[in-house]
Amino acid sequence: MAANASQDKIDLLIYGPAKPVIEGGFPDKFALHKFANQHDLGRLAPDVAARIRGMAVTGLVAADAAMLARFPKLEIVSTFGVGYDHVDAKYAAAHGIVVTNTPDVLTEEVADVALGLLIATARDFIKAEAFARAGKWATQGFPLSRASLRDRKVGMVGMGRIGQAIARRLEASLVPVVYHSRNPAKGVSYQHYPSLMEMAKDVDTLILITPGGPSTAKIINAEVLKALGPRGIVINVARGSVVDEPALIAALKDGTIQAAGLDVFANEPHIPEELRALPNVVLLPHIASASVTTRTAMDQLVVDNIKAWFDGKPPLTPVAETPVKGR
Ligand code: NAP
Ligand code: 8YV
Repeated sequence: MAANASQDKIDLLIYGPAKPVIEGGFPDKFALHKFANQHDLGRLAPDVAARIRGMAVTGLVAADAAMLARFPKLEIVSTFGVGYDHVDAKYAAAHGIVVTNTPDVLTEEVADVALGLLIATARDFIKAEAFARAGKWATQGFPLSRASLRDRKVGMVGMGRIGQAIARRLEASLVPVVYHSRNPAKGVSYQHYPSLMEMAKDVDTLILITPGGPSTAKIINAEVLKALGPRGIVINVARGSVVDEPALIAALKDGTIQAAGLDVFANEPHIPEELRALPNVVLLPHIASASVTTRTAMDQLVVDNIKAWFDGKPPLTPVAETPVKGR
């Protein structure tokens, strides 16, 4: 739906869920054109598409090559979230389009949730809360948790900004940490495993915090889960695509691993019925960054990247593929 369109303004596509901080964040020199999803975008008039110079992607809606190709004058795609697997950054780079994301402002928030999810999963918080709420404590004791952080060793899959923030929390909790990533992380002293399988054999807990996309697709598969073993706990705050979801469900059902705590899923917002029925999972609706404080900072960074670019400055937080250096 076209809003304050005008030929002498900078036309921006606002694409995805409605966000007051983003929609209200642009000065008058911009004309905003808001579309909620791919279906809604079907109503975009060709003359407007031809004028679009900037795009704010406000959530996990796909900005793939076919979508980006509709905007011949596009200069910048500023996307919400640090993960940008929903944007074709390679296509953008090949066409001189800058892509920015929202790193750093969510790091500690997401790390808090990862640790909270691990503790909730290992120590049966959700079942214990339901037990207390149902008034059962008056007549019976709550069973001891089978798992504890006291005898665990965590293998982090990903040791970037958020991975390191999670590892710091684990260290403070006296939990040993090792990690797998393609390259050793700079300035990090935890043991690095070039092989995910070798690490899975040596630990009993995996915390996933990598990007999504082809390079990490289903790297947590049946073999890795078997190597993790029957005390195994998997915490996923990365992307649903990182896990072979049917293999995880099978491993949780037959005791190949003990439990899982999941914030992300293969086909969001849908969680398979089979997974929802399992007693040994804690399920969150992709909320790791979802506080008012952090989401507002992320929204503001989406706006600030576009404003900087059209003020003739470098983008604040360009992604790795982008041909233009950041400030
Ligand atoms: P980052 O600083 O770029 O760190 C990414 C880490 O993943 C690095 O250690 C990287 O190391 C590793 N990695 C990348 N590709 C890999 C591969 N194919 N195999 C193994 N390791 C790989 O990113 P970040 O800020 O920590 O964010 C990480 C991700 O967390 C985001 O991309 C997003 O998917 C997810 N996330 C989820 C939520 C949520 O709400 N649940 C919130 C924020 C972020 P190498 O490059 O050396 O492999
Ligand atoms: C957001 C995320 O919830 O930053 C990320 O990569 O996954 C989350 O912070 C996600 O972008 C939803 O729009």
